Amino acid sequence: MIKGQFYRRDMFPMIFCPGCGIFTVLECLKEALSQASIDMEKVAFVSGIGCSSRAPGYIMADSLHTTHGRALAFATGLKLASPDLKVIVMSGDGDLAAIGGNHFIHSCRRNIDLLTICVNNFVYGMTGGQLSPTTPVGCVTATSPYGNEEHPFDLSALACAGGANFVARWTVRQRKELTDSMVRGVKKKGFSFVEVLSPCPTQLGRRNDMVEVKKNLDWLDSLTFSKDGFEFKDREIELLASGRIPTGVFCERDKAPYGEMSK
Ligand SMILES: Cc1ncc(C[n+]2csc(CCOP(=O)(O)OP(=O)(O)O)c2C)c(N)n1
Repeated sequence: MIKGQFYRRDMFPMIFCPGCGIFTVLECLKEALSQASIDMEKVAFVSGIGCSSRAPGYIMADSLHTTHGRALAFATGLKLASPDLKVIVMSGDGDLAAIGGNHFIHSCRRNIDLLTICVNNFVYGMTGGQLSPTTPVGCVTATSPYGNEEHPFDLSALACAGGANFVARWTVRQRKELTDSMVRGVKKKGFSFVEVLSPCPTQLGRRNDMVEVKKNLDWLDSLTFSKDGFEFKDREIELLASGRIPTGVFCERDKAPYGEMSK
């Protein structure tokens, strides 16, 4: 059982579009905090700007809704000032990897004790569907009307290379695995990163012939493959080269978190 109420029901209805993956992310988070026996009085959420960054506003816990891309900077200050708080950052791929990209890699490097959840819908959802640093090659967006020609970031690979203690990526269809990673992430000391590949039927879907939610979810299935059993042999190299995205738990280690190096 979760200690305390999860949703701030007086804020309903949520602003998210039908078919948005954030609903699933919130439900998995509710379940994960319950499984980890987290006291909602001892949690603080921090977010930037965007649809995903709006999510903590519906959670019955203290939260800081900050500026675009700066959630991790605020969260770092909050954690250092109140080390007993469980600090959870919620962000989107634009917020975290575009304007906030530098804060992201340095938070991983410092390995500060935070859980960051990134709802990666491959696009700037809130502002009209512009290209983001994770948009797959070929996708039509508001700012790539002829198809994206930029190589996307692999955010989980970036987090592992940056030095995070726990890194996992799942799609919203992998609810059990996603919930389990949230539990492991929230319990882990150091920087935990959980990336959730999520549908955005309104902004990405309608421009790429998958406005129906099921089509958008089927596309996510076709885009991803399990990293378990991954051997860097011909087949896997071919998959990666064609833009397919591995899912799974990518690293779990126990480096000293920021501020605890000398303890
Ligand atoms: C300094 C600044 N630049 C730009 C914006 C406009 N803006 C608000 S949200 C957003 C993108 C959000 O995209 P993402 O983080 O992927 O979240 P999503 O809405 O897709 O969940 C942008 C560009 C802003 N609010 N502040």
